[in-house]
Amino acid sequence: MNSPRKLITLDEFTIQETRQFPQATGELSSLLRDIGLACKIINKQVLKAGLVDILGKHGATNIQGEEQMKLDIYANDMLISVLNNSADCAGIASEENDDFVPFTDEFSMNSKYVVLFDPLDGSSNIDVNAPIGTIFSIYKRISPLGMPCTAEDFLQPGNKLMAAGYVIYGSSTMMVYATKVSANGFTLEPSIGEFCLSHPNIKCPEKGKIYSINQGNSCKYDDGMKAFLNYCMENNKEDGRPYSLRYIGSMVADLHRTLIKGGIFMYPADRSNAKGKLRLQYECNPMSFLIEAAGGLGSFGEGRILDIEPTELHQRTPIYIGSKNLVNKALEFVSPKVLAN
Ligand code: AHM
Repeated sequence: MNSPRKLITLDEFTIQETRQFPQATGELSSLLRDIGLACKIINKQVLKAGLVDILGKHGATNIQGEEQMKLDIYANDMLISVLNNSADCAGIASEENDDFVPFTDEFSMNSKYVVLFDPLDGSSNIDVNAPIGTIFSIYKRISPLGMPCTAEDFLQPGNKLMAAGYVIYGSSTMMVYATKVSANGFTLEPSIGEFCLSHPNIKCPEKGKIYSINQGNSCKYDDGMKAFLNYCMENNKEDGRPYSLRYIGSMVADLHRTLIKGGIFMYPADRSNAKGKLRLQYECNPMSFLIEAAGGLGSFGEGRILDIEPTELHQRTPIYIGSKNLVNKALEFVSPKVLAN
């Protein structure tokens, strides 16, 4: 019998994907559902952010005498709580926590996966109602089952990721995630409270017309980077117009646009930050995994982001990410020596 509806929910989609792999246990699907659940609860809170003056400012005491929590702390606590209750997560690492957190109940210690996340990326944008997001990644643990997970489970390179993605809290709320098979986007249908498949098999356009960078930092960039910015500002596009600059300052929002419309997003090293600003394990690896699953490219200037061997949980890396052609063009300027080898 034909289904009377066209909607495919996140759950249905992940279960259908799992069926392609007879050895799959469904744990990855459950984990994605758990992350989706945490993000739906975070979304509810984000939607109220504009009302803080009415409901009480963060850090202040509300009318019931409860202290209002900062949204990024709320998001962090929510993800930890949902994943701790899940039977499929051995532990987490968060941009908000100094160290990883192993879950030590019997079910968690026997779970195959660990999750890393940036609970609320771009949180400085909350006050101006610009999109923000949660970024997540899932690795299969290396440590033996039956004991608490260890640091080495979280310090795996991006090329070992099982799944990664983000939830964007914007004009609509979307979850976009990739496995090694494909990248897909799900829009939250508020009336049924479900993420529904809206962007199947996303492909990042090979070419793009938009560059995205905090150009205010350009006085601190090296000559190669400055030359690439000049290239973008000149008539280099096929239609004879300069590239357009778009920068929200919220990586999830800037990357979401780059994924859908094509272009390049950059946070390079500069005179004050030899490693750039963005975190390898919480921001750059998951986004590179996703963009590459969609046919794009993520580089740190001298190689793939996904091939960096992490040494610290909170390490930073420069990033050039987006449409393959434009990232390769940027690399011609920023790492000519590497390209010549
Ligand atoms: P955050 O972790 O404090 O939110 O900072 C991360 C954000 C990214 O979302 C964004 O791409 C970048 O910082 C913007 O930085 P800048 O303001 O230096 O351009």
